[in-house]
Amino acid sequence: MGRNIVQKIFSSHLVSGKLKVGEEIAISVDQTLTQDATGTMAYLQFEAMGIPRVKTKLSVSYVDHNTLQTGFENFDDHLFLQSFAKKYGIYFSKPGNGICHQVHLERFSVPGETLLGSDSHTPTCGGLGMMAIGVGGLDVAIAMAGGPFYVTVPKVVLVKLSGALKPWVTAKDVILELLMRLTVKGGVGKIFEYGGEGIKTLTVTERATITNMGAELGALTSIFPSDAQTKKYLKMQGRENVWKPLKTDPSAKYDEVVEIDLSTVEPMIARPHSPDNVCKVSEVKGIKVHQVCIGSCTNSSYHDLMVVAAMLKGRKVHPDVSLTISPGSKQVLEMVTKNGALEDMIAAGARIIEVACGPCIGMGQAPPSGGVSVRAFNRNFEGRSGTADAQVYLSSPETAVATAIKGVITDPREFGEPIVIKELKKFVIDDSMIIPPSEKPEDVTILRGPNIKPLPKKEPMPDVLKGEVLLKVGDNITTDHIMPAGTKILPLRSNIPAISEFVFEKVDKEFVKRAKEKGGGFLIGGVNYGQGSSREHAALAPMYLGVKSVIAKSFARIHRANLVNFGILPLTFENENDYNLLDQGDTIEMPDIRNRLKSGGKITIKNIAKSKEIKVTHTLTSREVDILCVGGLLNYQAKSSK
Ligand code: MIC
Ligand code: SF4
Repeated sequence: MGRNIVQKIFSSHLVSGKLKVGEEIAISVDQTLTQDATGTMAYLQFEAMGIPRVKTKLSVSYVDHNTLQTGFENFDDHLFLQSFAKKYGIYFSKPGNGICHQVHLERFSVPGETLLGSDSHTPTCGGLGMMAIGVGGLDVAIAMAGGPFYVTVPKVVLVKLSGALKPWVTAKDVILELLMRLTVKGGVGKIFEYGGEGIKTLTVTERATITNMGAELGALTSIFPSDAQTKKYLKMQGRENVWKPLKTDPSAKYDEVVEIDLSTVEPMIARPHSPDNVCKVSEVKGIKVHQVCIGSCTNSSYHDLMVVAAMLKGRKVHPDVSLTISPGSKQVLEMVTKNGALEDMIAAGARIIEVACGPCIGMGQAPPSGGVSVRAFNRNFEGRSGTADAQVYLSSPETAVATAIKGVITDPREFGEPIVIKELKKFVIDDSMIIPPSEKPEDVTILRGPNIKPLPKKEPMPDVLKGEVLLKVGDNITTDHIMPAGTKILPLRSNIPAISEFVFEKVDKEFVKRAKEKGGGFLIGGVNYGQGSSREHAALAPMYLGVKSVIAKSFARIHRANLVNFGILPLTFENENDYNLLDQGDTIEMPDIRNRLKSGGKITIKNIAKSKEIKVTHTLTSREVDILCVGGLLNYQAKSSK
């Protein structure tokens, strides 16, 4: 029987298990990437494993998130990461070289290989035919130590594209259309494989915009074939030697098919406060805007910035709008500088900011109170911008720039003749900001600033879990709710005791105090609990505060894995309505929990306060049960390597 691309890559990397939907398999990992906000933890975890050199084909450590240095913490972390990379065989991409996903696509991606990254937008490299998966830092640490990656075989959805995009309609509009149709939980347990005649018209950077934001669908990843477009891109990067074709077999089967006729897609926009709250730009046009931001790992490629510059050329940013542009990589910035496009942006009144994640993760450029910000980014969760009551919209760069010029949300089609960017033969290639590892690791000393604190430890799971419900939340709670980012909190990513002071800060200011007073307890969640970022701090910090279990209607994949990795038990309601039987302050008990988990027996929660019993269930594999029982993946690794 013919195989699709996903099956081909999984088969060629299969370490154990059966390639059957719903079964757990282990796959080998060719490459890893980390960024600074998740990297310090990943490397501390790797260090704890006592392995002298990474065992992957390639591992890269990027600095792109915590680049605003308002105190010593971030620079200290950068130095730790650089010295660590040097010693352990990892390439180090310096701050200023670019956003991890953009640079990885440009300089390291290889069709048909597997990539594990401690960032949820790792699937960006799926645009080039890589099996690129976002995970928590500990999973990356294990891959660097030579361990496989365990994953439940997902369903494969064929996204069949036909036709071609109309002028002013972009790849961003395609993924927004998909988000509108399928929602932020539409991709859970699935991989989106793109195919159909329409893909031929999409360049690798356009494809990467789509696979990048596939993360917002909750998908394991998204992937395009490796074809003539892929070869062309790699050639422009001077890396055509790594190209190989990768396509689905004609008789390949898919679990689902979604069809999109590209010629019917219109400019789309996601309204506050969710990437799936999508409508046509024309439906919200005219809304007054205070800020427009271009950049992020979704829309900061050379092509994106060239379009932005061409639209701004000879025009001015509206007097009431602040327009920021953050190029995705040094390569992009260097090229738009050399060809004069940067001048057009500056002349129009754009604020050019650092090559980094920047405003996307709330590292500066917070909108004004109640302000409206249109961003060519991928996430608009409430408060993520740094301003609690800001109204953030997500659009293509074209829509964003049209809006910046007019001062109100504007359909870019009003700008008349479409912009055509001259095709490049070659990108400017200069890898001098990517530092190779040392040949003499024994001579390298790891630099560890005072903010870098050792990893907290967790005890094995007791026989009975008992305590209070510390907090009950609703549906689609993001990791930005659980463990916020931004300029104040991000510098504490290497210091779990300090960062845990901010858990649920924006949801309930009393949460931490309560958790401490009660000696830990339980969390109750709705649907898709923990969506968004891969930050394992959203599990590590609650663990540090004594959270024993999260009982939710359903979980987002990466967060669920992070909970298991740090010994917090993720349980789901057998009957979703039982969510109503638990309230904050209730004392609950899970008797004989270890045995129940191990024997696969029914798990009942006793709500002592309400004298009620609630049936819960889980999707844990026996390996995950063992991990939970010993108190997390680090303990489990240490045990199994004895
Ligand atoms: C994000 O977009 O939320 C981040 C910041 O890139 C995160 C990683 C992090 O929290 O460090 C992600 O997407 O995984
Ligand atoms: Fe950085 Fe934003 Fe991309 Fe996350 S989504 S990696 S913060 S640019």
